[in-house]
Amino acid sequence: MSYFPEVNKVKYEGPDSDNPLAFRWYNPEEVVAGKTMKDHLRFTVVYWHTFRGNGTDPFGGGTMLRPWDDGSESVENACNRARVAFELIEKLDAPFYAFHDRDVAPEGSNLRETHANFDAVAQVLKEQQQRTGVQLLWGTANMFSNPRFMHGAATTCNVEVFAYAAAQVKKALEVTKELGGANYVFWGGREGYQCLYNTDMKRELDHLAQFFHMAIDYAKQIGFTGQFLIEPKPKEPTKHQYDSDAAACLNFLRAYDLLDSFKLNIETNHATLAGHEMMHELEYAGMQGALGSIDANTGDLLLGWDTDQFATNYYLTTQIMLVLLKYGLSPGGVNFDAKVRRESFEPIDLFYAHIGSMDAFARGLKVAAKIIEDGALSKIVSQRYSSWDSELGQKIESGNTSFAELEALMLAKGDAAPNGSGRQELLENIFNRYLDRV
Ligand code: XLS
Ligand code: NI
Ligand code: NI
Repeated sequence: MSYFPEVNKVKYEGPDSDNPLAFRWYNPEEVVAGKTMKDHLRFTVVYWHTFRGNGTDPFGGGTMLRPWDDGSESVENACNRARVAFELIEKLDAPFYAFHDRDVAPEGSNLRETHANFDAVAQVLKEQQQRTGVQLLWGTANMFSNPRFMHGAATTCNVEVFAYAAAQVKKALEVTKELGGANYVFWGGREGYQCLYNTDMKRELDHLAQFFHMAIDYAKQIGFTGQFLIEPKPKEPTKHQYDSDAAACLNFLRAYDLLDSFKLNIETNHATLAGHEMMHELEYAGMQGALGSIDANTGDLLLGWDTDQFATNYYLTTQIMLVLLKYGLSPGGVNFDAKVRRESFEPIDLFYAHIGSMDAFARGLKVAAKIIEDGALSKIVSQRYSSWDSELGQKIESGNTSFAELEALMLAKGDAAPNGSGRQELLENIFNRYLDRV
C-alpha cells in the first residue's frame, strides 16, 4: 500500500520546470567535476526529524499529520513506519538514510527487551534496503532523551549509566554493521556540563576517551569498518558541550590518541551556534584531514537555537560545496538533519522540503565546480600570498631561519614592503557573477 499515492518518483526536469515535485537542479547522473552528482552529494534522509518529528516545541505539542503512525510505541507501529519511510526515501531518489537506535525502535521495559525491539525493526530496515537499494549512511545511539542520561552518557557521574551507554553503543554498532552502515556517529548531546561547582571536567573527559577507545576496539572485534564521526555542537542541551566545535573536537582527539580513528560530522546550525560560519568549520576540519560528513541544515540568524531548517540559500550551499569539492566527502554524505516547520504539517511538505534542499545543493555544486575550474578565487588567493613564494618566504616556511636573521634583514631594509589590497568586495562580486551564470 502507498502512503504517498499523489507522488511519483521525483525526476529531474531542469531549471525551467514549475513542477513542485520535480528537481530543477539535481540530476543524479549528470557529471560535474568528473563525478556524477549522485556520487558527489550522497543525499541522506534522516529518520528522526522526518519520521519521528511531530512538531513539538517548548510552547506546544505536536502538529504533524502522519496518517500511517498510530502514535503508539509498539514494535508493529515501528515496523510499519519503516516501510513508509522507505517509500518516501525511494520516491525522493535519495541514496541514503541515517538513524538513531531509538528513532527506529522503541525502548522496552529493560535493556534485553530494548535490544530485541531494535533487532525486530532492523530486520524490516534490512528488507527495505534490499528492496529499494537505499543504503545506510550512518547509525548512532540516542543517549540524550532518556532521563537516565541527565548527567551525560560517557561523561556521566553515574558509572552504571556509563555501562548502559556502552551496551547501547555496542548494540548500535552491531546493527549498523549488519545494515552495511558506511559510518557511525557520536553526537554528545549530554556530554558536557551546566556548572563547574559540581563537575570534575578532567575525569569526565578521560571517561569519554575511554568510551571511544572501547568503541574502536569493539568495531575491530566485529569487523565494522565504517568511519567513526564526532559531531561538534557548542551548546544545547548542555551549556558547555565538550565537542563544542571542530577545533575543540580535534584537540580532544589528539590529546587522547584518537585522531586516526575519527573524523568530524559538521552541521551548519551547530557552526552558527558556535559563532562560526559553516565554511570555517569545514575548512578547519578539512585542512587537518578530518572532514568526514555533513549535517546539512541551516539555522535562523534571528533565533538562537538549533532550528534545523532545510537549507535553500544558494550562497550557503555554494560555500559548502566549495570546501567539499576540495577535500571530498565519501564515505560521508550530505545528510538532511533538518525538519519541516511545525506549521508545515502535511506529509507532502516532507517532499517539498527535501526537493528544495537537494536542488539547492545541486546548484551549489555546479556553481562551486565552475568557480574552482576557472580558478576564480584561487588565482587571487595565490596572488595574495605570492610574497611567500620568494626566497625569504621559502626560508621561513621550511624552518631555515631565525628571529635574529629576520631582524637583521629588517634592520637593513628599514621597513616591510607595502601591502596589497585584500579585494574582498571584488571577490564577492565574482562569486555573484558565477551564481548569475550557472
Ligand atoms: C542535534 C544533532 C543530532 C545528531 C545526531 O543537534 O544534530 O541530530 O545529528 O545525534
Ligand atoms: Ni546533527
Ligand atoms: Ni543539530
